[in-house]
Amino acid sequence: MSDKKENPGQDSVNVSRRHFIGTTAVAGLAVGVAACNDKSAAPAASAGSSAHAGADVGKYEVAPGQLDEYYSFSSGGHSGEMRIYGLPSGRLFKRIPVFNMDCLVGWGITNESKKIIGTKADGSLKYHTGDTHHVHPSYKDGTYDGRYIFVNDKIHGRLARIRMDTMETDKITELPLVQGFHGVFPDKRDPVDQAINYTTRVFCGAEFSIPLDNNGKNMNDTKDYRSIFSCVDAETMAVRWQVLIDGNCDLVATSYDGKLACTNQYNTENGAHYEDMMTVEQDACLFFNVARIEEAVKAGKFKTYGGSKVPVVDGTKASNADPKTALTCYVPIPKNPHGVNASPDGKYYACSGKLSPTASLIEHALVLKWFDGELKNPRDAVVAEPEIGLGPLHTGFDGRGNAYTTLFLDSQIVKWNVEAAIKSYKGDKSAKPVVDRIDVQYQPGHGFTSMGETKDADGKYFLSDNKFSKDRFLPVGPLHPETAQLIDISGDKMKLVADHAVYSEPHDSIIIPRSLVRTRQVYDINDFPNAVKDAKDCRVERKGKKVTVYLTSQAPTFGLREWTVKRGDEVTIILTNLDKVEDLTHGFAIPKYDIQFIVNPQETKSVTFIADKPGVYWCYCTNFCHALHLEMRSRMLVEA
Ligand code: CUK
Ligand code: CUA
Ligand code: CA
Repeated sequence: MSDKKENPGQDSVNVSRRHFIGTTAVAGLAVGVAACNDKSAAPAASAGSSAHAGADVGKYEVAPGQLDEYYSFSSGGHSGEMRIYGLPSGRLFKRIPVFNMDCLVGWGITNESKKIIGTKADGSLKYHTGDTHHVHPSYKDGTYDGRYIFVNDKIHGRLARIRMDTMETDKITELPLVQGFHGVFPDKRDPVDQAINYTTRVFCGAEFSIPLDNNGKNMNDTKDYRSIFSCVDAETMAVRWQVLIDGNCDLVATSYDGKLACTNQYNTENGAHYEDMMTVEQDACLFFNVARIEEAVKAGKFKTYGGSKVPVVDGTKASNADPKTALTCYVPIPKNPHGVNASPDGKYYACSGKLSPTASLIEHALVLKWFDGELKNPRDAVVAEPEIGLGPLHTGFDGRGNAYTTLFLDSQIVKWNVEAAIKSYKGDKSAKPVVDRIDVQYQPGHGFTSMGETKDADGKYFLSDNKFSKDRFLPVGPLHPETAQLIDISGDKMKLVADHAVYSEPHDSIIIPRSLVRTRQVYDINDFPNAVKDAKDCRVERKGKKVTVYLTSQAPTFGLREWTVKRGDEVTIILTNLDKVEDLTHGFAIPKYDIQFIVNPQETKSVTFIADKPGVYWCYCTNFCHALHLEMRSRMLVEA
């Protein structure tokens, strides 16, 4: 057998992207895509594999023992987790379980994590699955403040918060009246009190419309289905208020002055089938006037639905026709836009057409003007609409006046200049918005620039999270990895510098310089109210059928060598890791009882289970910690 047959991926690395156009990725979409006839577009770059040679060799490598310059925090899609990578190396450092179960950490297994995820009356988890798409940290003064990262769960409509000091999920909130919670973005300032210059709210867009009382009694009339925009308190994680809208929400962006939040809408038709969702030529980017909404809530101008107590204000078009009192502003945007991103100078939002070859540039000040009654037509807030290529999705900015948009169908990243696009829109024929293009492999979804979602966009890197890797990596069976391609954007020309294989499926990520991330390396034992602070405190306490086992770990022993319970007891094991040495983690597993978790230095965790199987069970350390790691075990004796 030739190499070729055994390993079909090997010979086709240099195949042009054109090879893939017209295949699966395009099939369902092509019908709705208008032709791109922008003759001014720069020619496509050659395939990336030989794009950096010679002088650049080693420039983007991180040598053994060296640290990466950037963190990348990435969603995990249907894995339900969030991930931490280093850039430029692409090394994966950590998978943070959020909505999923995880048998390393014991997420979904320990009592503490179950409480955060949410349980049913019988103590079992309410949900075992999640679908994370968008990760955005909290802000202070227009840049990241290192407190929290917020991430959505599209399946069950939940918002999670991750503490950036421990990089662990600490709160999860389920949004009422919501299905398909997609876009999420924290505010960057208070809309009223500008002295509050940090994140206090998190905005959440619901993609799917559902009957507002989703009780099985009103399912047939799809035109009465509704989508809701939600505001969650960043500290308490309680839902503050919601807005009833026309059409749907999708991605979310917020302004730098805190005044506006917005969401792109691809289904203004409120269609139930995909054909119905692409019948109109213009959908919208929907803006929310945060201060006015909060005034309306204060004034009691709201309703509640379906047993939820959260105030819901009316943001529909008909009820907001007068700009001077309007809570919402619908800015028409060509066909099924996907993604909306605020520019680092705070002036613009880029909202891409997806089924139109354009990106629309909306001016922030003009939207505010509309709310003041000084701009007649919301569409006049659009100040540029360059034709950039087929299937434009997400846009990143470099802080030097350029935007970088992913082109899903063209498998390219297109770099366009904001000022040139505005001039061209005004009729200046000499202005050429598109300044560069580069092929990516293949079909990019999100693309994002280093610090591009902050006022400190540094214009160094663009990462393209591609939806298909096809032939880019060694074949690993029908489930392919995805490609995250690192592009150097510091020069005039984009330069592809690395292919990183990533496990399915990151949607959005952010890139933060390492100086902005300060984590704790060891826990504080006093942060755990149930900590067992001394090995001498290890004991078994019984109250009727409830047994509590107080346990410590200290390499290479657990505080009790054995303990005895009776069949049918409800056993709670509380385990504190007394080791103080950085990185000295222990694990704890009980065979046949499906229990496994780790305790990091000075950390305490607990598990509760019914001892329903009599016999001897070796509880052992699962995390290699010591030369006598294998000897680190205790016996649980369950009497018949
Ligand atoms: S969506 Cu996935 S590529 Cu969920 Cu941010 Cu656009
Ligand atoms: Cu403790 Cu291995
Ligand atoms: Ca549409």
